[in-house]
Amino acid sequence: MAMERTLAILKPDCVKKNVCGEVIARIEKAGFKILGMKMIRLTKETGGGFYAVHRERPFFAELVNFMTSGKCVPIALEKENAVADFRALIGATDPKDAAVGTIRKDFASSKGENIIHGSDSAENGRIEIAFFFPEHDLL
Ligand code: FUP
Repeated sequence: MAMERTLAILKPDCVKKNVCGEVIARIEKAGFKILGMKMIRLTKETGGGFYAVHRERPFFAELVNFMTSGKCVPIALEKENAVADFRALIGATDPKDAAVGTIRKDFASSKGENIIHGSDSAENGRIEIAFFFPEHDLL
C-alpha cells in the first residue's frame, strides 16, 4: 500500500472538552505519524475557504460559525493508506451512525459538532495540508 498523507483537524468542541490529548493518543496508537501540528483560530475567511466545497449547502453558515467559535488543532498525518484508515478511525460524520470504538462515537455530540475532521481523498489530503502547513515545516 502507498504512503499517504491526510489532514486531521481537532475542532473547537475537541479543544473545549479538553480531550485533544486523548484523541491524539488514539491517532498515534493507530500508527499515524504526526508530520505537523499547531493550534490556530480560524476566521470567517479562512474557515469559509477551507470548507468552500460546502458553500451552497444549507449547513454552511452553521459550520463556519462552529469552526470559528474557538481554537482548532490542524494535524498533518502520514501512514500507509492514511485517508481510508483515518476515516475508519474517526467514524461516520454523525456520531449516532459512527461505529463503536471510533473517535466520533466516543467524543462527538452531534453531526455538526463532531470533534474531528479527516480528508476524504489523497488529493484533498495534499490540498488541505498545504492550506495549513508550508512543506518546509513537514520535512
Ligand atoms: P466528514 O467528511 O465526515 O467530515 O463530513 P462532510 O465533509 O460531509 O461534512 C463536513 C462537515 O460539515 C461535518 F464535519 C459537519 C458539517 N455537516 C453538517 O453540519 N451537517 C450535515 O448534514 C453534513 C455535514
